[in-house]
Amino acid sequence: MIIQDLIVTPIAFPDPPLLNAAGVHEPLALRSVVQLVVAGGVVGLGEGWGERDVVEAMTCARDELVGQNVFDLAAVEAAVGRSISARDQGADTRLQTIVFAPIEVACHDAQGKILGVPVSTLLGGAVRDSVDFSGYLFYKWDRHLGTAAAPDRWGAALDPAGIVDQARTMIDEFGFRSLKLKAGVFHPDEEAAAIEALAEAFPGTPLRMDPNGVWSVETSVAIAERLRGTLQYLEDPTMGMAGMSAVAQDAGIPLATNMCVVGFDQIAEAVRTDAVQIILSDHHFWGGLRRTRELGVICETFGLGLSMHSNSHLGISLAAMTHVAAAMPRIDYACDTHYPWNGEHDILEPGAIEIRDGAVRVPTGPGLGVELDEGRLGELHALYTASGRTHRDDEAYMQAAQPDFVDVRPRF
Ligand code: GKR
Ligand code: MG
Repeated sequence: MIIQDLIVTPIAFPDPPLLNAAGVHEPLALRSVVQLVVAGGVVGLGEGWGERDVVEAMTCARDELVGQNVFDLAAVEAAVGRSISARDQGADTRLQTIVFAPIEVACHDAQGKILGVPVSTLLGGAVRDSVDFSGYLFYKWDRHLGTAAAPDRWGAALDPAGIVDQARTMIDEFGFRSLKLKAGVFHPDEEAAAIEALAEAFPGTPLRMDPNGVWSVETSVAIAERLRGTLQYLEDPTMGMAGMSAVAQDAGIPLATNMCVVGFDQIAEAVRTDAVQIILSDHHFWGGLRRTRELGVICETFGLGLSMHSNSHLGISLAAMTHVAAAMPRIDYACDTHYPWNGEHDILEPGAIEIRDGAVRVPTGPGLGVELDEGRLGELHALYTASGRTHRDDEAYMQAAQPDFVDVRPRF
């Protein structure tokens, strides 16, 4: 039960040119894979952010972690905290949360493997045997800049018809029963028209949109009025608690967030000002699976809705998201996932985790129930090293195509 080693492997994998308020996804997305080696040979897996500061802080946590009991999550968290403050006294507490999260997942995976039970059981038990995910639609170019190659398999999506076509592909391939549009790219009226086109093409399918805080309060209210009755919820229309609260008063549809409330210290104000009605959890950001489960209880206490946010990720994250969502007594909406965009580059042995009929079956094997393909991990690590990339910069990549682009918010 004693941790003997922590191996952190940064990786890069191909990512399509997906547009968002910050710019556009670069050709490679970065992640990190954590392997926590426990006495007796059990290895717990975790997946986290791939930015260099996170990878370095994770790697440095090794010495404090070795010797800790993998079941003692409080001691593991304290060890991560010590190693981070030893490097930088004034380190942001969010960095500690982000570094701890994949290590905490790896602890759960190892615990499950030792005890022979799934992670969902360790989190209190699965209350559902599959978890619904939504089809995550993006405006996109048909290929990356500077590539002479043919368009990628998704093609371009730059108008309502392109978004409807992309939704059709997503639904055909993965069976999604709800859809989310990443907005904040074009004029809000054009994006509202895309939602209306989706409503017409897929009647009865729950729809959400997320402009990542790029609209003013006035624009947000106007779009909410236009799409009242069409949207299930509106995600982060504007920046900041005060702005969200002002929009919420007049929107007439629930507001969701993964930007305005990103930590436990912000929940009280969000409730007091009624700024958001739905919190999108993310175990990578909220400090792991146990904390995410606790967030579920807080949401229930205050009558807040709960669902899940995602970023570009692979299958260890999808497995962890599925286990924790399965263990939430109440999860009100289909969770987000980027997996359709990146899953073909996964580092897992195939078969254990997949999206079918818009849902992922909760793995029933020990731990996360997934196995690492070491060869693939090595290939994606080599890609990371060769790329020289250290962080995500959607804005700079967009500026290569559109030099006057600046990520200012509000923009519309
Ligand atoms: O992948 O471009 C993206 C998204 O915009 C992502 O970075 C966001 O974190 O999906 C996210 C969201 O819901 O805000
Ligand atoms: Mg969002």
